[in-house]
Amino acid sequence: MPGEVITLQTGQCGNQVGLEYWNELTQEHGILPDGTKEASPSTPSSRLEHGRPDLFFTVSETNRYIPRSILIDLEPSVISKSMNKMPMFNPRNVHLSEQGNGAANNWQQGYSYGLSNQDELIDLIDREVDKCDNLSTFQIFHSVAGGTGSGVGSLLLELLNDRFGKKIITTFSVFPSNERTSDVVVQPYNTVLTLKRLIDFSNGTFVFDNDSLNSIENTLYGMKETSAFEGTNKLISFVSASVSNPLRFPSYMYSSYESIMSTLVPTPDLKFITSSLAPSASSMNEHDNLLELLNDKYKMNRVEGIEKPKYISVIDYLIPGGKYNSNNNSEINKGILKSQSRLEFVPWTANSVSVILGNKGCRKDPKFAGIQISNNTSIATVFAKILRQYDLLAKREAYINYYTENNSNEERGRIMEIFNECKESILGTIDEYKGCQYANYLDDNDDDMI
Ligand SMILES: Nc1nc2c(ncn2[C@@H]2O[C@H](COP(=O)(O)OP(=O)(O)OP(=O)(O)O)[C@@H](O)[C@H]2O)c(=O)[nH]1
Ligand SMILES: [Mg+2]
Repeated sequence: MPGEVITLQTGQCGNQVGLEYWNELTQEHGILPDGTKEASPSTPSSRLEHGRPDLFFTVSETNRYIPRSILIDLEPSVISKSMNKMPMFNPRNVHLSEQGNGAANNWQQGYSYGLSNQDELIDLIDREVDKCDNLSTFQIFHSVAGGTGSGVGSLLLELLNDRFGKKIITTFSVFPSNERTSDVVVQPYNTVLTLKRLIDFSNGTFVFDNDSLNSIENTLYGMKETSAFEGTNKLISFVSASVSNPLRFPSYMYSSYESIMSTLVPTPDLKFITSSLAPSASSMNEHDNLLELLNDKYKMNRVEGIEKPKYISVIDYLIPGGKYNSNNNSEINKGILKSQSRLEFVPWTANSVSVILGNKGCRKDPKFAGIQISNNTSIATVFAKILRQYDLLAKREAYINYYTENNSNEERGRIMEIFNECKESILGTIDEYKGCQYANYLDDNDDDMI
C-alpha cells in the first residue's frame, strides 16, 4: 500500500526547486496555485485521472489541497516569493530565522543554526507526521554547496534518521557548478560535509550537477537567457515529480516508494542515483524515446571522458503527452531489448531495464517524453572530482577559519580532522562503486544487504 510522502525544502535552491516541483504536481492533479481544484480539467478522460494527490497533499475542510511540505530558510525572500506564487503552502509550515540574513554559504553556520532550533524543526515535522495514516517517505530538496540547504539539510538528515529510521529518506541534491565563477570558493568544504551525511543517512540521493543541467538547458533551449535557475529547476522538478508518478497514479507496478527504491538501491552502500530525460518530439515513438534516455547529452551528472559506466539498476519512465501515448507494447519491448544490449551491467545483477508507463493526469502536453533513473558507476568520478577540488583547498587549509570557533592551532586541527573523516567516507563510497564492478562484490558485502 503506498504511503504518504513529506517534503522538506531548505535554503534558496531547495525552495526554488521545491516551488517548481509543486508546480509540476499541481498540474498533474488539476490543482490551482491556491489549492482549489481546477473547475474543468483539460480533457474529459483526465477528469477520471486525478489519481492520489492525497499522498502528497492534505485536503482541508474547505476542499483545498495543501502540500505536505515544510519550507525552511534563514532568509525570507525566496520563501516569500513561493508563498506569493503558490498560496497553497501552509504558512504554519514555514521556518525562517529571526536574524534573516542566511548562513553566508557556510555549512557550519547552517548546521549550528539547525542544532539550536531543532525543537522547533522537530515540532514542524511531527505535526506533518501526525497528519499521515501510513507515512512512507521523507524527501529533501536542497543544494549541497551553500550554507542553509547543506547545513540545515545535514541536520535534518540526522534528525529524521534518529526519529524515523524505518521510513525512507530520499534527497534531491544539487551539486555546484565548477564552471560558473560566481559560485563560492568554500563550496567544496560544504559539499564534502554534506556528502558525509548523505552517505550516512539517506536511503537514496538523486544527484543533479549544475554544470550538466546548464548544458542540457543550452541543448534544449539554446543560449536563451532564462532567469538564473528557471530552466535548470524545471529539469530537476520534472525528474523529481516523475519519480513518484506511479504512486500518484497507481497501476499494477511500482505503486510505492518502497518498490522503486528497492529496485534502484540493492545495497545501502550504493545509493547515489543518476537521472536523464528525453525531450518530447511528436516524431518519436516509445522505442525512440527509450533510446533517447541513453543519450549522454541529457544526463544530469555527466563527467566528460570517462570509461563507460556500469549499471547496477535502471528504471525508465515513459510519460505520455500530445500525440504520443506510450502504450505500444511492441515498440516498448524493442526499446527495452536495445537499451539492455547497449548498457553494460555489473556482473551480479540481472541485465534488465524496468519500464514504468506514467500517467500525465491533467497536465496538458509535458515537455519531456520520459526520464531514466539509474544507479551506475559514473558517480565515482563525480565524487573524485569533488575531492580533487576539496584537496586544493584543504592542503593549504585555506579559509578554514570560516569553520573554526577560534583560529587556534588546536581548533584548526580539530576541524581538519572532521574534514578528513568526511573525505574518508567519500573515498569509501568511491571504492564501493569501483568494487561493485566485480563478480564477487556481494560476497564481500553480505552484512550490508538490505
Ligand atoms: N539548480 C539550482 N541551483 C541553485 C539554485 N539556487 C542556488 N543554487 C546553487 O546552490 C549553491 C548555493 O546554495 P544556496 O541554495 O543558494 O544556499 P542556501 O542553502 O540558501 O545557503 P545560504 O544562502 O548560504 O544560507 C550554488 O552552487 C548555487 O549555484 C537554484 O534555484 N537551482
Ligand atoms: Mg540562501
